[in-house]
Amino acid sequence: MQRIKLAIQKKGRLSDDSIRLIHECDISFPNSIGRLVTPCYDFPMEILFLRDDDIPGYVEDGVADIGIVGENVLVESGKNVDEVLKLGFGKCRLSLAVPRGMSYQSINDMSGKSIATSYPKILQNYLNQQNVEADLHTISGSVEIAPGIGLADAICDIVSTGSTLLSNGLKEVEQIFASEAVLVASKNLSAEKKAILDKLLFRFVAVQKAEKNKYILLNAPNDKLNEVIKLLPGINSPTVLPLAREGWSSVHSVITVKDFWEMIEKLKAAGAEGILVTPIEKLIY
Ligand code: PRT
Ligand code: ZN
Repeated sequence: MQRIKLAIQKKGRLSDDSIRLIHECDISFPNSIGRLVTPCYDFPMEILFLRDDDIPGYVEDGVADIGIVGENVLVESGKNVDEVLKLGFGKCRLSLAVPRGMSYQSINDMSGKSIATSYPKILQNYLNQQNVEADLHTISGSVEIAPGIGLADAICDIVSTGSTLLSNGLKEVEQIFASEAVLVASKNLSAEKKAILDKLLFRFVAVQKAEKNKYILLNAPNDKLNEVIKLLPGINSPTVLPLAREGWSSVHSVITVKDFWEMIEKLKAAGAEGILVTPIEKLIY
């Protein structure tokens, strides 16, 4: 039987979340420290551990069949692969930043200025759209120090919390690109590998849905049941079971994490008691 080859980042910001996602799909593999490739025990897959920058190219060439990589790296690489699924982790933005003391009204202020970046393609594309001509300096690391050492007037770099910009005396003035980790696939997968990818996707999606939802159990007096049930959207209609306590019922449902606290407040106000909320491991619908 064929094995699908999945490339993930060897060591960096996407490594832990990529491995966690694979484990949550009940796929295990031997301790991978120092390895380049490892087979999985209970799924027809091999994992390749690579530098993130190399992943789009390896997937395009078919050295790996699929990969997990940041959209920033994927788009900058210009490689021809399919983006299959957004994974919801590794979220960040590519932003333009200038020295705090510099006045900035709009992107037009960058006209004729020099900008240091590791993302010349994405930045150039953005500047073209805005009809702004600037002088790009491509550097591969420590972009944030460029204005301080007189290498550039501004920078375009990945921002997450903003603390790196702050500690380098810079302010974020434009968001150019929003990024998260994505699953990419080669355009030339065999039918057998496509079938394995579909199985893997099914599991990824079940894990993602589970993370976005919680299972809720509560008790309510029967005369308040209708009001309580109306508040619960659930994916199906909620399960209602009679309690040993006369005139009371237990209600079970699935609610989204997003509006969780508001929902709990409303349920309590509607007469719910003994509210129990638990995480969901997998959710398939
Ligand atoms: O060795 P390898 O080449 O594999 O790793 P790398 O050093 O190139 O990448 P790594 O591990 O730093 O990041 C991998 C991916 O994580 C990136 O391509 C992004 O998709 C995503 N990501 C999410 C980030 C950040 N958040 C992030 N904050 N990548 C980089 N940063 C850096 C940024 O470059 C800047 O130096 O963190 C700093 C800013 O962070 P804040 O929190 O101070 O704003
Ligand atoms: Zn890298």
